Amino acid sequence: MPEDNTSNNTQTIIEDKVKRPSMYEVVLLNDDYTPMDFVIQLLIEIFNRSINEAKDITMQIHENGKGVAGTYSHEVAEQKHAESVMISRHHGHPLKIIIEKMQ
Ligand code: TYC
Repeated sequence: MPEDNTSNNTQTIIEDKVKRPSMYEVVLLNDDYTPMDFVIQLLIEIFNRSINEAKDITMQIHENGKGVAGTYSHEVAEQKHAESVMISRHHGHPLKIIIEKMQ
């Protein structure tokens, strides 16, 4: 809602609240079947990670159950999620991918 801060008869300041868009994490979950090399390649090709980042994230998922592939606007997170699920299923892997709203 605009806020009307009328200070006198000559000047009226209208101030709108500006909200930053919420950000969303695309999170990969561990499983016992998806090959490490496939996850590393997905992180490089879809999430634009370097080879070392991709290896670190994959080990983080493998050891702790989940890891953040990337952080995006809602629209981009949905696109990355859909693309990742499609490629994973195309290759016959059960990789689970979720989107988590930040904060
Ligand atoms: N745990 C899998 C294995 O040992 C590797 C893996 C890593 C699977 C990350 C999923 O999101 C994942 N082959």
